[in-house]
Amino acid sequence: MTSRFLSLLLAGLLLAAGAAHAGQADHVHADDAWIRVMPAGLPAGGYVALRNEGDQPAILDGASSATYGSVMLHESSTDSGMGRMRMVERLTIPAHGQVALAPGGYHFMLMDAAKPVQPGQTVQVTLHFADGSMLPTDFRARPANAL
Ligand SMILES: [Cu+2]
Repeated sequence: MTSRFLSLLLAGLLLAAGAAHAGQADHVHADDAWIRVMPAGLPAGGYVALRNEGDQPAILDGASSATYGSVMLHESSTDSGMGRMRMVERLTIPAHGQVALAPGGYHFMLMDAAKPVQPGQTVQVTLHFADGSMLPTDFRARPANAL
């Protein structure tokens, strides 16, 4: 048995597994993804509208990017006039529902940029779901004063 045969067999098995096993990410659509770039290496906020067209909830449990050393999921809130942020472990997008990551609420916190990100650039952030499926998403960098 040759290694070429083995690798063909393996490729076939992987294809079959992929077709039979649609992940949560396959049902989620990401729209209007953007990053608020801050000066002086301050953490950037990442925002995106997520729509789940699947019959099961999709559970976002993290994200990663080659551009940033650290990507965390946060929620902003206002408590007695004070702005606060907390870490969020998992964010559920209901079946046939949507969740917005938007200024003042849920957002990605992008830290430790490998090199400065300029407004107008596109940065890829991969969204991770609880079943291990992933959704690479292009985020457009906007200036600090973007709404
Ligand atoms: Cu934050």
